[in-house]
Amino acid sequence: MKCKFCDKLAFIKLHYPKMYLCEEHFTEYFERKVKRTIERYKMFKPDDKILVVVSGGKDSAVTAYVLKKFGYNIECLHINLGIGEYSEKGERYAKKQCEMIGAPLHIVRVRELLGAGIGEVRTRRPTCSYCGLTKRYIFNKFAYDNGFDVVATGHNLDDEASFIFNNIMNWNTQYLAKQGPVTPSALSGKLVKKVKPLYEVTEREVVAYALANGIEYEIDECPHARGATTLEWKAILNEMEEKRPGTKINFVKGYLRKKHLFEAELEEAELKECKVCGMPSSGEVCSFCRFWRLEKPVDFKIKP
Ligand code: Q46
Ligand code: ZN
Ligand code: ZN
Repeated sequence: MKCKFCDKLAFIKLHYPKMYLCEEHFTEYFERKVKRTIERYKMFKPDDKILVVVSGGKDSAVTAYVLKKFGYNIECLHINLGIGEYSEKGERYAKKQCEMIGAPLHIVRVRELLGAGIGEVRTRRPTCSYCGLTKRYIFNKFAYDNGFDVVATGHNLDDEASFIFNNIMNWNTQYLAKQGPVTPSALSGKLVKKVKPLYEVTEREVVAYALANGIEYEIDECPHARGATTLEWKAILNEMEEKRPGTKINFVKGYLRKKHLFEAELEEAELKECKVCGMPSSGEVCSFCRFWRLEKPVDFKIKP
């Protein structure tokens, strides 16, 4: 099959909209779509200082690559979770990816910072739950400590669709009220604005873009992810997408239109300042400082 726009051989068949594209025209198509997402949701101002959280995986690598290509002022943060070889590989890929695009990379290693890696703490809390809490705290505080205007993460359309699907199936209306492509800055900037530039591109498109542009990334799954329900939701959505192309994007856009219905359910807990770190918290001590039993705040200020 030939590309829709030129004589070259097709590199990918897109299902929605249905068309065959060569590498070059696919790259153009993908970038146009991301640019449109950034503009539609007003993700950045031209001179924003952007922190991209890079895991070593494809989504964040593509996010950093595209933002850099668009000329944004980005720096990257890699959080090494201390999950054995998986994390070591992730760090190596993150370094490679940032070298490739010429973006500064900062690294925070959970084991060095907190005394144990993810999966090594004796707790009843599920690993992914305190991992998520730890990552979110670190990238937010890192951004806050260093004056970044916005944090960009690599979440793609499949991640969003499966998150919404999962939370509808469980009627987690609190989560449904808060999800979206942009989380505005709050509490005098202590919660830094978060954005997802890949919000409208599918995982398959991200993989194809990485391939077309020579972006290398870690393919191994985190050992704790096995059997995660997210993967099951994704599989169901992929099956639906096969049968009815456009299912995922229509589902997510429909959700955004109806999201206000869930907002009534939002119980805004009054936030105070954590007694240990001073960051926003619903209790006396924030969940990060409580979980890691901290007595003094972690400081991420980059030394000049
Ligand atoms: S949350 Fe869970 Fe992931 Fe953390 S422990 Fe691994 S699978 S890395 S996105
Ligand atoms: Zn072409
Ligand atoms: Zn705290």
